[in-house]
Amino acid sequence: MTTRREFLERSALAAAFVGLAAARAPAGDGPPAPLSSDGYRPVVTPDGLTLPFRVVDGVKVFHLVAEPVKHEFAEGLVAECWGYNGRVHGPTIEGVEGDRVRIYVTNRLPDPTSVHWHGLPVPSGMDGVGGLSQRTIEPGETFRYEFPLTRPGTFMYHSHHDEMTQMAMGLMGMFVVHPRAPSRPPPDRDYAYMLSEWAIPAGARRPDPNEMSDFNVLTMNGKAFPGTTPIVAKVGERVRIRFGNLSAMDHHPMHLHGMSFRIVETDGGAIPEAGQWPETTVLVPVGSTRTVEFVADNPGDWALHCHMTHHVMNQMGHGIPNLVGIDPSVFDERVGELVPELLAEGQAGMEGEEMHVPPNSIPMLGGAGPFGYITMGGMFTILKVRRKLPEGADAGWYENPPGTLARAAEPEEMRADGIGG
Ligand SMILES: [Cu+2]
Repeated sequence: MTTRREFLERSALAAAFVGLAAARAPAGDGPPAPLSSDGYRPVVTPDGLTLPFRVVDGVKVFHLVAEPVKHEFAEGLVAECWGYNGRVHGPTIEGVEGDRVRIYVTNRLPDPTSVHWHGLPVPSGMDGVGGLSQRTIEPGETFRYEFPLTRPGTFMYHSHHDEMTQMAMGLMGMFVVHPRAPSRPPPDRDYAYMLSEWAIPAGARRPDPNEMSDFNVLTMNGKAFPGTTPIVAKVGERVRIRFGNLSAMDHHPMHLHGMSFRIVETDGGAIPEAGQWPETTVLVPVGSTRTVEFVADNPGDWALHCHMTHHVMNQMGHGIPNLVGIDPSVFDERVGELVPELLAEGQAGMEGEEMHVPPNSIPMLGGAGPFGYITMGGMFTILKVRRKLPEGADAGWYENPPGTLARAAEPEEMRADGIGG
């Protein structure tokens, strides 16, 4: 049994760690993160945090607290989720090859849980599969995991007890192990994204773990566009992006505009240089990580997104007729009050006009862009590549050099080029 005093002590410890975590800036603009004392470039988790640790007798000591979290996916959509240390998803754990880590896990959920260290070669009894590798962590209990980080790479952690429910509620995070003696200099920018998916019917306050296929909120680090914070790079910088996918049922082909990258690593290990090939899209299967690297050599505002068209939508509704080619405005007015789901669906061609959506839900598409409404949602963010990055300020929108912006064609030039219309 946990005494009240033990509980308070644990809470205080948790609060101290969480307080440290909150002190760290989320991501975004400005210069690259300085190298750590261990010589690695710290990972930046856009819209997330890195879990702080203490070194006790040479061991890096972390504390995860699994607990209910009120989480905002994008302005206007908040749900009661489960996360770690007050966040959805949990903070990124970061270490160096050869480190020994001790990770305390406190369970403040109403249900038993466990934590699995996905992809990490740990001793069997530390693997965190409820019932197989350990008994579950009961509500109020704290468990202690300890293992060496023997292999560098991009890994994940997640609940491995009643996974279907607990992962659908958000219990997951990234786990990055840097090489002790890297063969190449560290990248200038190192970003980590956890990809996941949720079923949150318009107006609901809780994700539905029973959903099998109709996921309607697709997230990068727990945020759906326009809730995602853009990432930045300076022209010439080497950028690494680590993708982890712990969606319930979907793989995500993550596509970068404007540049090509190489796939340099999976959660199984680094890919030898001779085995890497250029791509602009990397498929990140469920339960996998994929790490890509590229030199940011093309300035601009570049979309970085899942290429499944329904995965860049928010709160899609189904079971309605195909409205393409008809004017749905009258239909909308008459039926909208009876079927609010229809209004959340929007209509073909809507471009940021006033959208009426049920309480606690967001329109299917969109955020403001420099040329109008960006008709994307869900698993979508922006990489801003600039020759100069303003320090501490928003990078703003890209200013296109003269002659490099698509525009309406003039009739004379069309005639000269033999284009009809
Ligand atoms: Cu996708």
